[in-house]
Amino acid sequence: MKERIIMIGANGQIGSELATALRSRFGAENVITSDIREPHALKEDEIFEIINVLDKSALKSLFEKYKPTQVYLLAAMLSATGEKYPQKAWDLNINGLLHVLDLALELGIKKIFWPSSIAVFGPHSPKQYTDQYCVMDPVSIYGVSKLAGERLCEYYHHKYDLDIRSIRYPGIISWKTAPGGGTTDYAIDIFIEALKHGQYACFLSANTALPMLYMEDAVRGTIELMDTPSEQISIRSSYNLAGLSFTPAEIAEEIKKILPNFEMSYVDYDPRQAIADSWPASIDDSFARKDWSWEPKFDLASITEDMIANLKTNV
Ligand code: VAH
Repeated sequence: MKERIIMIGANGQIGSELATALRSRFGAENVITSDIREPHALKEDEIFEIINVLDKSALKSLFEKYKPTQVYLLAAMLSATGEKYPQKAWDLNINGLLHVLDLALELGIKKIFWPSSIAVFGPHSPKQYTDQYCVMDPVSIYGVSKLAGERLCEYYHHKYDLDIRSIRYPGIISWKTAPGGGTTDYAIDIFIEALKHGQYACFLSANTALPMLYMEDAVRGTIELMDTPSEQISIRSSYNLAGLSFTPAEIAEEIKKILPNFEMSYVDYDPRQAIADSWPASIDDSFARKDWSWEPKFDLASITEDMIANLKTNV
């Protein structure tokens, strides 16, 4: 049966690049992208619909119009913005998910992708090589909503046999689409500022190690998970996925190898530091490696090289 995909939240950092990969794979005519506002650009053969994932009847009409076999739900409010509007973050991140889960059951949608995050871990989770299963006491409303969302995904799978799959994304680094309101966004801002002004005042402290992943790896890993036969999927909450871990000081040193005059400084206080301090420094992704042979390809040197080369020519 031909795959037809609806992506909700397609204008975001991950959605915009995942949509491109899905169009290449399934044909632009079989990928319907959607978001709450028009995209910046849309090619002739690309399909886009305005949708508010919190409007369940509009969402049902969208699903009935296109009859998708797969739905990717990427609409979410991230960690830093969520702390400014916690009630809105909970509403969007949880009720948006519930609408998609219930409509998938009602309309028989075969496969769902929903992103979780390493934000589900908290100060009492193991800091290094954080396990798939461990204490999870998230301090951000984003992490709380993602942890609750994971429990919903596992519940809907076991109770209704819904084929929903999920990845706990680390911080995602990319150059094509500006990120929106994340704590890990420094790892993108630093490249833009280094090229524009030769300097960057980092909002996280020098030794704040965080798990990160390059966008190419994130997109490939997501599609590999969605391609995996259902019987091989052993995790129905959300898979730990790791790329690499580094600190602001380490990425600054890597940038200086290409931009020797780059100067890094650190702000005295930023509320995002407390969020970052509650997250793991590195992730154990052995379940992903076992279930679908996950393997990241980008390290800090290749990320730095690719980011600078592309930002120089495309931004
Ligand atoms: C954020 N980029 O910073 C997201 C991500 C692990 C971090 O979930 O909120």
